[in-house]
Amino acid sequence: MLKIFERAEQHSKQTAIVDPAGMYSYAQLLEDSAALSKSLLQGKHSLKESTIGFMVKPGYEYVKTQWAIWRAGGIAVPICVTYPPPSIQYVLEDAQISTVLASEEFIPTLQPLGQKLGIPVQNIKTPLQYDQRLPTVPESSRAMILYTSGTTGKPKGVVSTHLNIEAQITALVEAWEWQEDDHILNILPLHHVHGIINVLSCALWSGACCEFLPSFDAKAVFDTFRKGEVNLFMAVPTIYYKLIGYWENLDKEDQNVISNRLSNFRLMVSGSAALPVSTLEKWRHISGQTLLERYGMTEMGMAISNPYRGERRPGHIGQPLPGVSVRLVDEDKKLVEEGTPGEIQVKGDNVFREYWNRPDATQEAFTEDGWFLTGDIAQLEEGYYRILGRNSVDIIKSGGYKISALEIEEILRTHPVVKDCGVVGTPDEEWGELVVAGIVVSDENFNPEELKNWLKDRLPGYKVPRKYILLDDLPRNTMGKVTKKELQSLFTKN
Ligand code: MCA
Ligand code: AMP
Repeated sequence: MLKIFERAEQHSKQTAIVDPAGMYSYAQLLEDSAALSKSLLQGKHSLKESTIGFMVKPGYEYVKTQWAIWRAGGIAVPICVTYPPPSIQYVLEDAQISTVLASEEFIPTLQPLGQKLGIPVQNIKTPLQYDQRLPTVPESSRAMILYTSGTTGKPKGVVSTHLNIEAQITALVEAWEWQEDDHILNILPLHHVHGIINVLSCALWSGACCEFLPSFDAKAVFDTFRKGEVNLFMAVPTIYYKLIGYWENLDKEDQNVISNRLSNFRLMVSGSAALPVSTLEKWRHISGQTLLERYGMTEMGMAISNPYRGERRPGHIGQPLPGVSVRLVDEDKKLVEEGTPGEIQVKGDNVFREYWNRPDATQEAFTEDGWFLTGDIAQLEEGYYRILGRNSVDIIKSGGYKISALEIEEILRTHPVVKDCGVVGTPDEEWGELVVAGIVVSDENFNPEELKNWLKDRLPGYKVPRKYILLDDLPRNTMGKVTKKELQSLFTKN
């Protein structure tokens, strides 16, 4: 049996999950996920690493479904619950999904796609009854595919094995001293590592309780904190920014009640994007907590973290986590010294196995001796790593989401009026970076605002550019390539 399930058996009576529908023990989670697992297997011995898509809102039903897929020997492929149909179709096709599991509310969206692609869609509410044993799933088998944007346009599927996931979990459990009486609030999307590994899986590994809200809402977060049960919280900088804004508008009495509650937390973590020092300081003023900033990536879980005990240095990401090797390398492939920028390269059991069906991309992502190339530039300063940026301007981080400028450009160019376009990220206090687009159009009277709605049917909301400028032509260099730097400065001037 995989370790996470063995450990769950040891905590069977404790509460694993709390969501708006109720409270669920580890025993119930084990029982319900086994039933759904058998319904997936339908008498087969094992799913043998077939890819199972699932579209379920964050909460008990999501966890039950993820565990059911793992226990049947399948690869779990979570589908973002706010994806428009073209993005869902992309995942279904690219991951070669063999069955999609879904809660009732997503069946109408998935049914027509399933019919078109010949993929069966199963409602998780009505599992088929099968009396059979569950397979022994090897730790070396593939467990999960998460989609991540790269510089090559379309998102790639990052394949992690059970062993990779266990390494990612245990590094954090050890470093952040997870305990079975911890109670964490999870308000993150569950198609990314941050919500799935750092929050959900670490909690369940530790016998702790993971409470869900279906999505982020500042009032609901503070209302939950007021109850006094939650003692751990992890989020992206944009969420802390939004919480600060909400708290500042409360009256003094409410502010005091919330600040009191926050001051009792064991730990609060920020990551997925650079935490502005101003946000760290404002949050410290509100909560008395110094946010612990850490650094990670879909391909490797977390790699570098500020210490749980010891100095949490603002503007820095800390030191390598247990079991993770890190080095900084310059463009000449030489190791750099302290104070000199280099690319972060990582090795360890935490590092993913491959990009799904993309052997070339997988090979390009590693050095010959197996170091993973993150594309992030950092330097070491008095024992702490500090991120300086990324080596590609086409990767944007907004609201904690990694977004490919090229993917958006490709779609924008299919609009009948758009002759050409360039997408960039511009610095923004709330979002980290804001996605913006310069467009060249064939109809002068065209209103770029119309593009937003057109794009929303094709891309998730967080990828839709917020601002547009109309240009006669895009700024280019002598090679004819769009200069993203100039495009960025056009937006800063406007
Ligand atoms: C949403 N909106 C945005 C963005 N996202 N606008 C600009 N930039 C964005 N990135 C817009 C929507 O289109 C909508 O606009 C309005 O904001 C409200 O949308 P909604 O989705 O409701 O936004 P929200 O609820 O305010 O969400 C903000 C959020 C969310 C909670 C910060 O973006 C979020 O959950 N981010 C976390 C992402 C995450 O977990 N990343 C981890 C991956 P309109 O009203 O016009 O329609 S990175 C990772 O896993 C690695 C391993 C790591 O290191 O952690
Ligand atoms: P993703 O591909 O969505 O997993 O995003 C991973 C990327 O997020 C990394 O390659 C970094 O560029 C960025 N990132 C994660 N944590 C931090 C952090 N603490 N500071 C700066 N960037 C971060």
